[in-house]
Amino acid sequence: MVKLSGISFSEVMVATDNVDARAELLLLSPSILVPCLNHGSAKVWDTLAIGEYLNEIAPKAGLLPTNAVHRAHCRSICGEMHSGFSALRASLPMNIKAHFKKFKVWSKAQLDIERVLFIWHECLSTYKGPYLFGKKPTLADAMFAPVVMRFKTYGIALDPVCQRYSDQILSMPEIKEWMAAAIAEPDDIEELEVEF
Ligand SMILES: N[C@@H](CCC(=O)N[C@@H](CS)C(=O)NCC(=O)O)C(=O)O
Repeated sequence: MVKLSGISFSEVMVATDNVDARAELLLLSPSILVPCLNHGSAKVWDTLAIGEYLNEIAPKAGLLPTNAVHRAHCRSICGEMHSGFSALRASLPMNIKAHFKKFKVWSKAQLDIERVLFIWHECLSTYKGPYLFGKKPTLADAMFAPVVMRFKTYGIALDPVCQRYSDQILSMPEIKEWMAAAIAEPDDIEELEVEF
């Protein structure tokens, strides 16, 4: 989101799995969770709040659609991503480094996957792509980018329309940088290798 906004920023990476690091993280983020954006005197520690803040300080970046109806649609799917899809999150954890062949998808996660694909279809046919709300990426593409990566990791079969969207996201320079940084991370997280 911050990359799409065009504002310059630096990233601080903190491990969340030991006591000292958690103390350090508390100084940066009140929720002891990431992400947290510190910008001037603003501290913003929730992904949706970060997106809305960025849209306010960089209104020309087009992070939300200009049309109010389209903007409401965009906020709705961002919100649905933010607070929903619990089965997908739990059983297909984000793990850019891994690739699981023949991964068995649990039926509740399958329902989440189908809902995501429906959302993509609806947006791509309404706004004509290549991004969810048309020619330029918005907050919605940033919110769904981790799902694109999860589908890639777990080998989820996509129809041609969703495959084209997935390829579009994976070809973005911002996403390539994100994936390269993840691959360069030294530590594997053992829990993520467990198959549910
Ligand atoms: N609603 C929050 C959720 C933040 C959240 O759960 N962050 C995870 C990473 S995506 C985290 O910091 N996990 C570390 C931990 O639980 O210790 C947001 O979207 O910003």
